[in-house]
Amino acid sequence: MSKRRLTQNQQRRIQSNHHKRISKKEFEWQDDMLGEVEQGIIVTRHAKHADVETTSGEIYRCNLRRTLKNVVVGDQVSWRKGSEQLQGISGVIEAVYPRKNELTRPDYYDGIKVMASNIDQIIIVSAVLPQLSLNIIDRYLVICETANIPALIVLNKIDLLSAEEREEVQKELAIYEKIGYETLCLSADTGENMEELHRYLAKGTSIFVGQSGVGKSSLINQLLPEVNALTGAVSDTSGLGQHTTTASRLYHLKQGGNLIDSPGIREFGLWHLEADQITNGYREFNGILGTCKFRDCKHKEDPGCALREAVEQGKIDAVRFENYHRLIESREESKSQRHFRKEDI
Ligand SMILES: Nc1nc2c(ncn2[C@@H]2O[C@H](COP(=O)(O)OP(=O)(O)OP(=O)(O)O)[C@@H](O)[C@H]2O)c(=O)[nH]1
Ligand SMILES: [Mg+2]
Ligand SMILES: [Zn+2]
Repeated sequence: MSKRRLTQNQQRRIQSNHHKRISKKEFEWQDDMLGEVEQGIIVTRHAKHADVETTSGEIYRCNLRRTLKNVVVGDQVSWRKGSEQLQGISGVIEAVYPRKNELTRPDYYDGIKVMASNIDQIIIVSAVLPQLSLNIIDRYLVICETANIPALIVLNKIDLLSAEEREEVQKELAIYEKIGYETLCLSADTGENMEELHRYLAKGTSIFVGQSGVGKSSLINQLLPEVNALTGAVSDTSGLGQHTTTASRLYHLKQGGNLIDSPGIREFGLWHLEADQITNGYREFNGILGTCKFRDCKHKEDPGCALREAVEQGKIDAVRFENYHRLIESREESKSQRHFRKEDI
């Protein structure tokens, strides 16, 4: 709509908002500039605004009402379209519907940060470049178990492996298969096993999570070539990804199902969880926990530790058990570091 079709009142308000923006750096929608309340889903959240997709598939960039604390990709929202696009913004998000679940991570400034909501499946993407890290997989699995969201473990870039190396990584993934997680080796480059990934994605909303550089956006491009998501090479010097994707984005797959690409997180900590939640995030401990000799067993050198006995008997994998202790320890360290930082502010 052109400015000529706005009422004089509206024009005045736009003008006055323009001045307010200069002083307050924020634009405010007045009620008579907004249409009916509509439903939508958040497909991308930016720092100050969010992209809402309507039920008919159009995407509008919107401001957020100041009362809305956090709005994330996957949220079902009510919003109102503006009578005109102003400064690239088309409307305002009024409210967020209650969430089915949340994917969270700790944040030094906000405590807990919600990364996405209403997720049916978390796809933990790992790769052989950067190096395969079972510790990072375990961190994500704890999150999946805590939020009670099914997980799929994907190992990307298997085109880089020789036959012997493939056998080696299969052995590592077998640790997870044995405790009931599904795993999938594939290559975004050659398309190997992509058909199988398609099958996992056909229902509900899935999200790709994982270190920077493992190939999450490259997999999106394999599945949806028209998207043309930005990808970035793993650094030769550090062997790490370069944090190419900066905001999560929800896509629709042709055969059904939604898929969210997310940015790799520098340090995926777990210090927002209680130590017990980490312990319960190890599903193979189930049924053994509570049978240690001492109630306050730390599952280290404690006499009569049932978990350690289970490791010795090969019922619990030793690598998983070692990672468990690393997660508990790094949680303690991060918590004390955070304490310092808060005091510094
Ligand atoms: N050889 C090989 N390289 C791949 C494969 N998949 C991705 N890559 C490369 O890995 C690099 C990183 O890929 P991205 O898709 O940007 O990784 P990402 O996980 O989205 O990274 P962030 O957005 O930083 O979190 C790029 O150079 C890709 O070309 C694969 O299957 N095989
Ligand atoms: Mg990416
Ligand atoms: Zn114990």
